[in-house]
Amino acid sequence: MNKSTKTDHYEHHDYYGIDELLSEDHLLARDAVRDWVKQEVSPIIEDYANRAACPTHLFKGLAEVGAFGPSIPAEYGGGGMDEIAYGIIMQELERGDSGIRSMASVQGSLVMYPIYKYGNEEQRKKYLPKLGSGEFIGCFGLTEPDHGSNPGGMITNIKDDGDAYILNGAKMWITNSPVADIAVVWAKDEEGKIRGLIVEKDMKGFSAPEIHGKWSLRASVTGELVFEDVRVPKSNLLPNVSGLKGPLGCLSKARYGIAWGAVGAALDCYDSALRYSKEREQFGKKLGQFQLTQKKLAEMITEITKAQLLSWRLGTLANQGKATPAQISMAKRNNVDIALHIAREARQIHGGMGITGEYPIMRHMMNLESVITYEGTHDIHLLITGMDVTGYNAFG
Ligand code: TGC
Ligand code: FAD
Repeated sequence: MNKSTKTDHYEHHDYYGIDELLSEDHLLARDAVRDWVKQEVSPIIEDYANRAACPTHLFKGLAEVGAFGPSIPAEYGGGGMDEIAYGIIMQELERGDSGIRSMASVQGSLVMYPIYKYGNEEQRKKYLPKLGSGEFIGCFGLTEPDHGSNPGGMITNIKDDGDAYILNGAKMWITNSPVADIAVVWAKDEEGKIRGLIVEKDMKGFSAPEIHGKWSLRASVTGELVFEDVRVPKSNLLPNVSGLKGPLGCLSKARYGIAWGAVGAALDCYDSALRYSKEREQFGKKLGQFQLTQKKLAEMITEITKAQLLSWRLGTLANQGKATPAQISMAKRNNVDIALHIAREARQIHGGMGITGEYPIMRHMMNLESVITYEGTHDIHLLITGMDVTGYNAFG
């Protein structure tokens, strides 16, 4: 399979006229990213996913279409747009592949955002333009081998050593870590407070081995972060935040983008299933003429439309600075869940062909198995909603 043989036939689906709620800038940003995905991602993604290889050459193109930190001010390397523009860009990227959206989510929301929000001016100037242009690749280290859903239990730590901190510990499941130039790492200080540090790839004692054997997000590279007495200059500490709210604040940004992104994967599955149902015949009829196929398609577009409205409303709240972490959790959980369900239904409509790389369905379905787990699992987000409505914490 090469670039010239894989054509992307995707057509836009907007059942409730949500485009009318978008500004011209939103539509321009969306169309630019959609065109880029059609030209640069769709022709190659199946091949990269098959080979479990990350198309790292796309980092530059992602930067050029404004996918890194769309809502971070332009003078700090971002796009200077609003939260809806950010969301809609993530939707178009994930329409292509969740792994491509992951590359952008991590770079923009989990690396640029904490440096912008919690860093000092010197750190912002040093790192953000290079991250925004794709010259530097970043990763975000929160999860540890024994602390996933409960990051507050982390054991990675820093100890004061004059003009530096000595960093020890390990992080697990880190998107982009093997190819990253810098890592934003969360570690406990000697008082047990969680602090953020910028760790550079050449620092002695730091390594980032790749995790192999994933059946999901195969076109995204994932690895560990291992710190063995790494001397990190004190000037690399993010000075303006301490405590778990630092990393969780970044997660709120990224989860918001995933809520939009997952709708993109759902749209691609629906689009493919709808087209297939009008082409494929059995028993002398198009598949789309059978009631059971129509039930699947009607339910898909209903759930997509609900998810689009949830994302749009969340975006307007985010633009006003009013989107709460619990509202973001609800949208992330719902939209990823419906996307996964839609992928499974779309796979059925494609019959045997649905399991092949000829169609994007299995790739989306397998990707979404990670998306439903990372950035807070499906059940963790349910517990966040449960705690928000009852006031009782059911985590511990
Ligand atoms: P808790 O006591 O509830 O909160 C500690 C402090 O944080 C504040 N806070 C938040 N702030 C901003 N955004 C949020 N979403 C926040 N959630 C909580 C909170 O107000 C409090 O502040 P303060 O001032 O009182 O200190 O913390 P907890 O230890 O009880 O944990 C709660 C829990 C379970 C919800 C949290 O730990 C959690 O969300 N766990 C899930 C872990 C997770 O999502 N990990 C993601 C790792 S990164 C990743 O997956 C990247 S994938 C990227 C890609 O490829 O796209
Ligand atoms: P666990 O926390 O062990 O959970 C296992 C199961 O137990 C889940 O079903 C969970 O819902 C359930 N569970 C846990 N606690 C409770 C509870 N209190 N009540 C009820 N059920 C519970 N992390 C990063 O820091 N940076 C990254 O860039 C990153 N990228 C990732 C990329 C991929 C491809 C993947 C798969 C993960 C990535 N992660 C990253 C890690 C991800 O955030 C974690 O996998 C996720 O938070 C869950 O942690 P865990 O895998 O340790 O599962």
